[in-house]
Amino acid sequence: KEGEDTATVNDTVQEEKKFLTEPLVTDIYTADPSAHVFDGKIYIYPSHDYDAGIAENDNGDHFAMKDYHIFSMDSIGGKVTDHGVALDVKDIPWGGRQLWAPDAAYKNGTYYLYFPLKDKNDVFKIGVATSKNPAGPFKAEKEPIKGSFSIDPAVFMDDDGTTYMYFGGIWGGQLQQWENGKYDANGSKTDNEKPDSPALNCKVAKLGKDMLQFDGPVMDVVINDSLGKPLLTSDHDRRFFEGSWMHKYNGKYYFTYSTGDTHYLAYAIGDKPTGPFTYAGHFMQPVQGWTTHHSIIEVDGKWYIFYHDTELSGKTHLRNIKVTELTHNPDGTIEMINP
Ligand code: FUB
Repeated sequence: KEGEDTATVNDTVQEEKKFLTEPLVTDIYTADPSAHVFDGKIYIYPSHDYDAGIAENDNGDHFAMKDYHIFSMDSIGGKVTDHGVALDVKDIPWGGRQLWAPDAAYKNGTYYLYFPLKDKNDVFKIGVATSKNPAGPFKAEKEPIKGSFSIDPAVFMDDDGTTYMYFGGIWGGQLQQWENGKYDANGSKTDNEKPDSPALNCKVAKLGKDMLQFDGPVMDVVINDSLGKPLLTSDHDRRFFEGSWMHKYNGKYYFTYSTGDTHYLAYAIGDKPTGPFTYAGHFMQPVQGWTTHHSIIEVDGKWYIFYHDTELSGKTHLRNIKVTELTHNPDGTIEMINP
């Protein structure tokens, strides 16, 4: 603007750019950030990584997390506040081990924290805990959500208030062990092991009015290619692996997810929250570290992606969360992010 001090404007732009490439939290390890704007503030619900001294394996045993911290910021680029331990595995009555990627939602004065955790039989289920405060502390329900399984809950509230939970992850996330609707302890440790068949799908279920249970069946999140054919198991560059998210942009539903062993973030677009979705491409190149997991939110008319890498530790299970801008192109595609 006329008369504005150019030096100050440039400094602000530089500061924001710097912020957008740096870890948000540096004193503990954090990963899998699910971000939300609640009551005008940005809240981040990440996993809390630590080193349990467990050797790396394909089952993900080295991701041995046992509590959650919640963070908040007044604005993107603002001070990040750590609100301390919001939920500890010792306070979850049905809990065994491994508190993985959580998400949160708000309805009628209550905040809900959704989390994957292995039960006492070492089977991943999804639990829920409640609080009157977005930063917790949260109190867990006595049992996991009935009919839930696998990992990575992502909760999306549509404009009409209908709320959906997307969930699932293959390999250590155990989705493939539920292929026939029941947990198979001796099932595949990776995927459905049928390279030329449709890939395993992420799952979606409506949440009931109480936000504590599913209301209706668990459905498949079908991703088709541009010819309307489902993506195949062998299509590792494009098929769903884990870490889903849903956002709505210009009336379309954007289902975003990690391709896991090929380390991309990919997206598929649909006309309904339950799909089917048409594969649209990658939108983030692999980060440093094996896992990739994200969330997408709108803040003051701009879109941001929260994600993680391993800049601080160089170790795949000791991650740090970051945020950067995300751009929707005029044709509805998402601009590629190269972290
Ligand atoms: O943090 C543990 C697991 O790693 C998450 O559940 C996955 O999405 C991956 O980020």
